[in-house]
Amino acid sequence: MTDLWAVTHTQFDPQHLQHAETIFTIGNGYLSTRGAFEEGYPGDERATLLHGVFDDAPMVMTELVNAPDWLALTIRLNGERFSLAQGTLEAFEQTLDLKTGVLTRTVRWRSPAGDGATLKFERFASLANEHLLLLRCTVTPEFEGLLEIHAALDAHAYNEHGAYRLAHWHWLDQGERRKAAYLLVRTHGTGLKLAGALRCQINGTAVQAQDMWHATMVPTQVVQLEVKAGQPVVAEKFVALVTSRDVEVDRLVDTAVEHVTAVTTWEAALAAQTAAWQAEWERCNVIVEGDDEAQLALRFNLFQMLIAAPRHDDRVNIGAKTLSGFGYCGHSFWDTEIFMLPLFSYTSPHIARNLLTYRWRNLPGARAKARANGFEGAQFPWESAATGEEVTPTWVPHFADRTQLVRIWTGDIELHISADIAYAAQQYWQVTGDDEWFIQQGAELILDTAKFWASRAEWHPDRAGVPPAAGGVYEYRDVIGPDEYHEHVDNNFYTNRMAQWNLQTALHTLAWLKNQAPDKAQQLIGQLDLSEQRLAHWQAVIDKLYLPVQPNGLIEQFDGYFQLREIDAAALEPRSQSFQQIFGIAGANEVQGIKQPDVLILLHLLRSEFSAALVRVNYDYYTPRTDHTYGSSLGPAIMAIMACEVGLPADAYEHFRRAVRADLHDVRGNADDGIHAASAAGTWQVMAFGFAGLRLTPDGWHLHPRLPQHWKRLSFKFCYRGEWQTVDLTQE
Ligand code: IFM
Repeated sequence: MTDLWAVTHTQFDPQHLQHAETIFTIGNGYLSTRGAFEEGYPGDERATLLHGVFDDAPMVMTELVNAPDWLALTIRLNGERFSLAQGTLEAFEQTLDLKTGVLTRTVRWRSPAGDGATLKFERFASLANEHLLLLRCTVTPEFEGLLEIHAALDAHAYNEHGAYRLAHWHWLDQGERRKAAYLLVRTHGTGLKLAGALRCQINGTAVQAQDMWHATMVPTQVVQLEVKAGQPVVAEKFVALVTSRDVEVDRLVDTAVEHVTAVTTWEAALAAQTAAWQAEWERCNVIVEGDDEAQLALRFNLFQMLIAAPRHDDRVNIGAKTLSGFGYCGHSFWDTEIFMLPLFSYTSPHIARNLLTYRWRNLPGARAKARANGFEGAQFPWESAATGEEVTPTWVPHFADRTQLVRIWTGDIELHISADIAYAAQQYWQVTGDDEWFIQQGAELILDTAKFWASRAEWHPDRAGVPPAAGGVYEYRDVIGPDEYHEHVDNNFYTNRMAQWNLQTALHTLAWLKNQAPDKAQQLIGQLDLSEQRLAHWQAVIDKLYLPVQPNGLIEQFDGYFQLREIDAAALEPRSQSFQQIFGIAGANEVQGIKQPDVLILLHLLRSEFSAALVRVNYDYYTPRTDHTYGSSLGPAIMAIMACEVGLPADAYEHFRRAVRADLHDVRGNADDGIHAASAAGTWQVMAFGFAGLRLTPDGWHLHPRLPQHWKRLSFKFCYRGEWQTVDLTQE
């Protein structure tokens, strides 16, 4: 019977090494480590990424830094180095236990000289103490002779950039304290310091010789043992990582050493880990009966989100690829607010609050961006990292010809993220009822983004409004909407409507604040200069924003979209490339094929404001024009929800499957770069808002279930205004 809590590979496939590394990522919300092998393998992308530890990098501006490699474990059997790149692999199994976050690999291997052994590796990133990383290797030799183990903390860690690799660490110090080896390094550009401490212990047989090697950048504990056939040797490696983001610089090394020496036994640390994970799953588990593949894949996606989610830090966000790979350099996008936040707001409000507070803390960066562009208020960066400044690269190598550079416009004109952040803040408040946070931070986010939208709106006196009938309209010109195949468009409907929502919500927020927290209202009125005149202007933008809807309810994605050339997506099948790869960057701009369902995402977000008939018309129009498999990975989860809304369960299931398998099955062929976080978190939204039909109303919440036909049960919990609710649905 399949274990529905475990992702297992029973074969080693060197062709898909990096994909496996991504999906076998472990973590604890502070850091993550890819599933690379302890002993290394040619071409591996071993990486440990810590939230907030960014360093400067050419072109991409800033990137999460690959931390010193804590996995490094060299094993020699009678002088021969254990490696799957040589010798004979007689058995292999790698399993990620989603219930406890422990990654296990068992290998039966024979050296070129014929010495065999079974090696079992177990590792976890402690959820009970986020600085701690634990690794255990049990070697059961089939020979008699010498076993050597080198356990290192290797600061020769690089960031992979395809054509080149970047080293970020500058050596400061290393040595030994309280029987632990330590290392102190700092990033070249940002000057962040990191201390690592390492301690090893051997059980099972008498140690012949033990030594510490002090190779610069690579403190290493070395152990030699005389082993007998059939007698297992257990090597345990405990590592602690602490950075200058966590403690005072002069306490760094001591703190790392304290963490690592505080570990009593592997078993005790594992017990704490199991208890910590039990609490996570208590809140976040989703039960699906009647579809084992979906059940396991869902848990995998939730696991990946939970290991990426900061529990104790509100100065960081989750990158589009979590902490599981180098893709997008750890930068955060609207993926967080629109795709991930619902999962956390409903199941883990403390995490949602941290993520939103990160945006609030970064208001100065957003204000600076607005000012630099000649606007007022807060214009959030399209890509965000440590400081809240815009970190979208301006130029990147062309996907087809890396000698050519392509101008990236999203950092300049993909504006909708400011409204998306305001939307997430308001949603969090609606779900949790966290008035205190809303008064202190949420309201400011909504008001200052509204201020931006009002200043960015352009008055077009000659255009007939729809409505109002005549007399000019406000517009947003030269933008990029969620569908990034079309750049420099005017009046992207998603952007316009979300801007209008932001402005409307700001006025409601201010009215609410004046009532509930008059002092805060006065403070914000003064601080943000919310004069009567300004508020009247907001109202005018709301009333006269250009938002055309055709008589049958069809929405044009942006001005002129309907005039673009039609494509016959079916005729392009079978394909393994996106519309943009097929038509080219300029060509994709000129056809109706879209990267993700721009209009439908809006209808999902503001569902109660649109009729079922309008949703249907737009679903029918945009579905065949969307690049579901090779466009954006953000699309399928929303498509699944909208297919539920229009009563197409088979389509909903197909879209859901595309989302839930995105990384496990490497649907897009780019999972090497890391987990597609928006898709992973989006699968929770499909459960909640799609199949269960969960909606909030002013007087509470209600369900409108529409389970896939073959599902027997769907059950999950969520926290509504401080009280846990259970949803338990069957076909009946
Ligand atoms: O934010 C997304 C965007 O919508 C599509 N391109 C990838 C980004 C990061 O996931």
